[in-house]
Amino acid sequence: MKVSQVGSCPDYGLHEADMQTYYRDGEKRALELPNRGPLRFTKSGELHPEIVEAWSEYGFYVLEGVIGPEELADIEQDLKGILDSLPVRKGSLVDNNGRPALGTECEGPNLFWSKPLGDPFGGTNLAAGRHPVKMFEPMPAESAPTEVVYLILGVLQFSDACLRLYGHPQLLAAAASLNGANFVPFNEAMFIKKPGLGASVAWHQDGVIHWDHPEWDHAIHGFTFQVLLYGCTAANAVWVVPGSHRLGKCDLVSLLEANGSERLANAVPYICGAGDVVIHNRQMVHGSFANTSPDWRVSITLGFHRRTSVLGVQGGGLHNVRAMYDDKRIRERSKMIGYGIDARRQRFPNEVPYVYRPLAESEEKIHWNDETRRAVRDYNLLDLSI
Ligand SMILES: O=C(O)CCC(=O)C(=O)O
Repeated sequence: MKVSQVGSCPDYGLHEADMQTYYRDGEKRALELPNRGPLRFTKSGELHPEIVEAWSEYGFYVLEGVIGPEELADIEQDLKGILDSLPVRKGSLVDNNGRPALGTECEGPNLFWSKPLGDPFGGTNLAAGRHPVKMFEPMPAESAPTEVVYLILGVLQFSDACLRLYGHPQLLAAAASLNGANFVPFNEAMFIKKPGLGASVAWHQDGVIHWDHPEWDHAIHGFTFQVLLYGCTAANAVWVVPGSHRLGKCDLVSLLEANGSERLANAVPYICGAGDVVIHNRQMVHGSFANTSPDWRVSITLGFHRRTSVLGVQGGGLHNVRAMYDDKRIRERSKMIGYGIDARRQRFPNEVPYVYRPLAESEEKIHWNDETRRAVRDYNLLDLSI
């Protein structure tokens, strides 16, 4: 099930022994938490209250075995296509076969590059300076390329399998339970952590708009489903500080200084198998280390908000330009959910499709076909970024 390995795996040098101990202890702490299991609903179709409560308390829940082998194979197929059509190097307009490279015809942000095992955001002012402390950057193998793509935004336009995943009826039903039946999109991405090359993502909290909101609460900045194509281990997973989504905006510089290293003592990794889906609260303190392990981690992240968190809000600035999010904008962006549902209906005709209430009563019929595939280019310029 794995695409080919990339060279030999370097390590954390002087910190290697500490990292290995940290991985081992973190995995143990993670598996002791009561926030993992199958995706369950009540008889009336609500996400099971035990899942909602554990998610609410810890900030994440690992839903085990949600995505089956057939769908994972489709996603892997598309992943291979994506990897094959990346620009030969940053700035190049062509892929390895001389074809126009992925994303080069787009205006919106899509490919994010890093030096191998680098930390492109840590300690910079990028993304509103929300990654204030740089992670340790291990030395890559000599044979490593100078830069690798580690993140793709707007990924639904590059992969029908990811679009169909976005229309997954049980995941959308779970989103409705957490954010209300009128829930709305945030953004969608693919994180690619290649063995021996994958970049780190410095500790941060997502969300830039509502920290001082008079009705601030633990979920006001929404959540993402993180779908794991191959699963993940302590060495390549996202790490989080359980419960930190309830603390408000944390002073990460002081936190890391007091901790004495980037190995935050109370953090845990998402330990997942292939097809597991993590419900991830964006407000948690989270990050990931450079992937010096021999294993790939590919996460497809599908983000959702409460409608009240975005309507009438001046958003953007991180994933696209600043704008006022009104009904029209939200509706236009939400059509991707309709396309996801229709694309899925065509691929899995025996499945009962999800009915997305905000689009269901509209006269406009939403079909996924060649014309709409062309029309969604740059759809992520409309991401609802808070
Ligand atoms: O996947 C990762 O390594 C980082 C994910 C992350 O920071 C996010 O989804 O907000």
